[in-house]
Amino acid sequence: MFVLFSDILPLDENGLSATREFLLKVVEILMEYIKETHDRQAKILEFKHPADMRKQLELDLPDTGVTLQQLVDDCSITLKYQVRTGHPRFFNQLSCGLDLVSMAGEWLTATANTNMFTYEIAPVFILMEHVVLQRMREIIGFTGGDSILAPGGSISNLYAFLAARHKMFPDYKSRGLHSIRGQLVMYTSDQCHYSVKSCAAVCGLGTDNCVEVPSDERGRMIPSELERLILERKSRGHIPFFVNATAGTTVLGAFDPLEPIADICQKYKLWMHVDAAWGGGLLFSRKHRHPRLTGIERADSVTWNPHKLMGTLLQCSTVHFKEDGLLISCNQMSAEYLFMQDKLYDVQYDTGDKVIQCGRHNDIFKLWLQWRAKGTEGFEKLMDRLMELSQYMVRKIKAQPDKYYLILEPEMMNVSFWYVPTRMRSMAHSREREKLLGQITPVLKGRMMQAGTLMVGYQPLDDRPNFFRNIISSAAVTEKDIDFLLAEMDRLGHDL
Ligand code: HLD
Repeated sequence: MFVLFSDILPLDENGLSATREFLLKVVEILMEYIKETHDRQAKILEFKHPADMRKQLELDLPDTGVTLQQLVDDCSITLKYQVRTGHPRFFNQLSCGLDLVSMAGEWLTATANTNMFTYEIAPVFILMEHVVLQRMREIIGFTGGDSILAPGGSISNLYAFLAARHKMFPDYKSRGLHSIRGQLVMYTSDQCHYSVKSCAAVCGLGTDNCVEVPSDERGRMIPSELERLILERKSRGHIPFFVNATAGTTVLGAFDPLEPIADICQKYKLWMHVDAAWGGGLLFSRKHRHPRLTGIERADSVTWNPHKLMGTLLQCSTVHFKEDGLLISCNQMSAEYLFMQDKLYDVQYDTGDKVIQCGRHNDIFKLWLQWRAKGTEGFEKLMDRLMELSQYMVRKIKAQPDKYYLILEPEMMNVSFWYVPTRMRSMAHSREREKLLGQITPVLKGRMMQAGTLMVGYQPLDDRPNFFRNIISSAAVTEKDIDFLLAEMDRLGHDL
């Protein structure tokens, strides 16, 4: 069968049945991948080093196009070597899992293939954005306000930074750097996501003016240190203007104390941003929202990524503002070819001029569809279940203190620990033993990837050498997967 791309729509106007045949074959491959993703006997990945991987794949771009059957085979081999991030034993990232309703939404999104900058070409999706983002602001505790979906949490944080600077220094937009007389300074904890520091680098402050506030032994910002560092910079004539509080830090899952931070921001008239990219999902849970996120409604802006705890497909990241009108005022460039003011409809529905990008991907439909399926209660149940599983893992770790060393009691779904191989079990815990545990951690991770049976992330943090950070944010995980995880680590690592 030598059917080519020119034998299907749109080049062959009579190609509907060939088109259907081709697409159904692709869907079959996707179904096979979905089946394997949920099969606990199947591997998470087939690891190969880059040079070997390259040999398995026919990546070259041909001068003469290949057949549709070859494309189907290309799709198949692509997924063969893809890491199954929805596998119940994939604990490696903040975004794990494969929510099939959200995935169906992503399929529809791809088919609709539209840009989100104007109502003109995305009417239904734009209205969905309004409804979903307003609901998210209500859950945060904002009345009114404005929001936008951005390409990732880092860019969401950047939008917050830009709005804050615009609010305080509206001349910056037209007059640039020289309109601000003095050194702007921003604050964030030493546990924050690196994107906060990146705002200082890309927005002209310089990273030296992103002040890292020390955190306590559980990774939470120390408010008295924040105040001290604000006063210290003020005494040098600098202009503190922005504080980022993190709700769910990347490694430890710590929550900065929002109420005391809000008090300080109020006292010194600073913009308060909450980076809840990771922890935001817990806003759904009446059981776990407080005290972790108490006070979030006092923030000026909040980043919240549905693609993490809520399991929405990648990527889906939102940023919310208490004050309406800031996004448009800050970012509007009034491109005349796109945002004409004399259109047929109410041009307030053209969201494109609220953002610094032009093209914007449709990240709303998969979230809207998922929310319709689960209901708000479904998200609450999911949060409570993920917390329950994390606590289960903590109990299991504590029950086997010879094999696993829990680093701290987690506030959310990050479980941080060292695996202890047999030869180190009789050693008393000390800095020396931590150093040795830190050395075997990447070796064990390597063994996991070679075996293909388990993936758990690791990193050093501050003066702690490498340790495992296990994330439970997939609805596919059950207690038996956590039992497996611990047993598998021991099977793979006892002799290290
Ligand atoms: O910045 C991060 C974003 C994600 C994610 O969206 O899954 C960091 C991590 O995950 C991570 O797993 O450390």
